[in-house]
Amino acid sequence: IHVVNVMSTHSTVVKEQWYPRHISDLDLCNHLMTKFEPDLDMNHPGFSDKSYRARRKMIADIAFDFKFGDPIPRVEYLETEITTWRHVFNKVVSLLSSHACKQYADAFRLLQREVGYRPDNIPQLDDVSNFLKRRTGFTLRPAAGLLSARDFLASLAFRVFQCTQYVRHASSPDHSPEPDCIHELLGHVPMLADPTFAQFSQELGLASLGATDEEIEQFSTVYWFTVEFGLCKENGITKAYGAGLMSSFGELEHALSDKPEHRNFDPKVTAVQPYQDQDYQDVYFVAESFTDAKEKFRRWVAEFMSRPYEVRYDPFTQNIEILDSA
Ligand code: TIH
Ligand code: FE2
Repeated sequence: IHVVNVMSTHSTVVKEQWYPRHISDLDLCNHLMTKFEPDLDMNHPGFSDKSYRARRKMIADIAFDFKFGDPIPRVEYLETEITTWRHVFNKVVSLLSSHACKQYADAFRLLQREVGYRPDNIPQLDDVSNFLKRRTGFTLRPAAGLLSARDFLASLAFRVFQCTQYVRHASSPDHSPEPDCIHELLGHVPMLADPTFAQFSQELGLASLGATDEEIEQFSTVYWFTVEFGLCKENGITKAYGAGLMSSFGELEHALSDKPEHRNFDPKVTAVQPYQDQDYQDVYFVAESFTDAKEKFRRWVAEFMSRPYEVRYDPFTQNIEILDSA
């Protein structure tokens, strides 16, 4: 844990977590949460598959060597991996008009036309990153697995999305206990191409910089119920936009059925909603619109956060600026 001393406006020394100030500092934001890795989680579908674990590790190692500015190395995917991808890809295509929000569906079609989203091709992170950069300024960087909430959220402040590159185990294509590139590419990437959603994601990241552990816990809960498992209204109909729903057919059907509870998105309430990350959610939050969610979130951060200053991202220098609000 990095802790640094900073002078507060009243010249008292306060302890504050280190956080990245320049986009290249994200090279230091790669702390992993290992609880869902196949080596440690007995319920992981690849737990007893030695060759799967070796393959996953080989691909994950790309992320450890990656430095800001490098092109993301390409992976030549195996036939078994492409089969798993094809299965999820075809399901997404079949549910696009009925289950996905318009922003997701529009971006998905663009990815099919421009970035090689096809049943027989797992798109390369580097190509996807270049596409997103032109749409919303988001870029991708490779991650070795599930990151700590603090590191993961910090990257969003720079419009950087940390992506795993290995593929889930072939025995469980409809659900993975940990993020994999199918989840990133089919779940997250389409939404990151939407300007309002991109802005919302970045604001979540900016709020997390210098936050206390308790605040990080609440921001990551908001992240969980929006970016990962969010639902939204569209002409009076409830649709899905959460990445964990779009990449997991089982949970998508469950989320839009009448089994779970649907509540209106309200950051103050959502931030303290308990959740489990082992199984489908019992509760989902429904946003009126992305603009509405973003504005509600902004207002809540302003009243809730203890940080005595505001931050802004300068896209020209790729630095975080501290705005003294004293
Ligand atoms: N369960 C998701 C899937 O199968 O695609 C992956 C994850 C989302 C959030 C945590 S793990
Ligand atoms: Fe995710």
